[in-house]
Amino acid sequence: CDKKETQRNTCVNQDIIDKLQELMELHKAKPGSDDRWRVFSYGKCIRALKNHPTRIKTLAEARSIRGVGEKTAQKIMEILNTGDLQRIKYERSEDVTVTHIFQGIYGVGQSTAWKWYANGCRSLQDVKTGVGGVKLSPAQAIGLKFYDDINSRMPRSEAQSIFHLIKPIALSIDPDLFIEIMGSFRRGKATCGDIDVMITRDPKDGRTHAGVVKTLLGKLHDAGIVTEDLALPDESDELECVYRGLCRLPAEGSKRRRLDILAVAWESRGAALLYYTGDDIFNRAMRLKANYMGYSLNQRGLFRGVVRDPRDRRVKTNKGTMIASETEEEIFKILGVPWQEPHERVR
Ligand code: DCP
Ligand code: MG
Ligand code: MN
Repeated sequence: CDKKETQRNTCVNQDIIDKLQELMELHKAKPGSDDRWRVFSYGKCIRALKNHPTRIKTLAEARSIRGVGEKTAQKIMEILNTGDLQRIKYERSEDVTVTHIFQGIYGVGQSTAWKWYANGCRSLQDVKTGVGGVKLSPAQAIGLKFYDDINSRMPRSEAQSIFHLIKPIALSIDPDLFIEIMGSFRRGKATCGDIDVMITRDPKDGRTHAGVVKTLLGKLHDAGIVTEDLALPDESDELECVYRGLCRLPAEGSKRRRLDILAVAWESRGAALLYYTGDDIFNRAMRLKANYMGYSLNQRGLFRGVVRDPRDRRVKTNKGTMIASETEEEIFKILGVPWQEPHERVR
């Protein structure tokens, strides 16, 4: 569109843009990371269409636009041929809407949500009253009780305030701990969905952070900062563990906020910083790049020679050799990705 046309908010492909925009808004209202991925790619596609000077006529033409993938190209053709997009009706349908609401309960994924729907649940109230014999796990019950709190994002300042309470308590256990706030906070976002805390420690003096997470959680409960546990760390590996729970500012009327703690071995700190800073879409791109180059990337490090079972890709028949893990910089370098500051890591 030229400038004049943009002002009138119309261009030659405006009908296509409108439908894709409508679909994007429906995905925006949903919580999953797949939805975020779609919002991102529809956004890219819409921007590309706005800059496309001619009326699209064929699939090949749609496909040739940078930012338009095969599936979106097919949607464009559907809009051209029928004037409509069935996917919009589908996304608006009751089952899709209701199961997305259910997935806002902590610990409820797609399969549970659709099972509850099949059992006759149509609302959070139905779930609460056990319609269709639905039973909640302890974590899901907490997720339902604090549904609104958990599904609202906190201002960055609140995440900072809570972390400023947690950090000195952790350092009182061991002053040599490394403890940092990660996730969207480290990326500089104005709001945070939760508080992601990473813990590790240099074992050069022979001491480690083994047992620290457990001690810290006891103290945070005592201080009224951590209020509910959702998933306790696995006791089998105290150097590398994950905790999920709820916390709050110890003040009247403060909301429950999700707290994640990730403890990692010192040697993995760079890979863990990279993973835990995200965002998830950026991580996906980095993992994909690593895989193309024959490597494997996770929160522990960058590995060479990982062999996976072709029948189940999750099973590693060869664990491979770790080739980088101590700094984010070396991982970027080996993958041939120009350094990006945390706030730039959004794909
Ligand atoms: N992560 C990932 N893949 C996932 C989940 C998480 O790579 N499926 C990584 C990248 C995330 C980081 O862990 O940035 C923290 O996860 P969160 O779910 O807390 O996401 P964010 O902190 O990025 O966003 P939010 O503000 O919604 O918490
Ligand atoms: Mg987070
Ligand atoms: Mn998190």
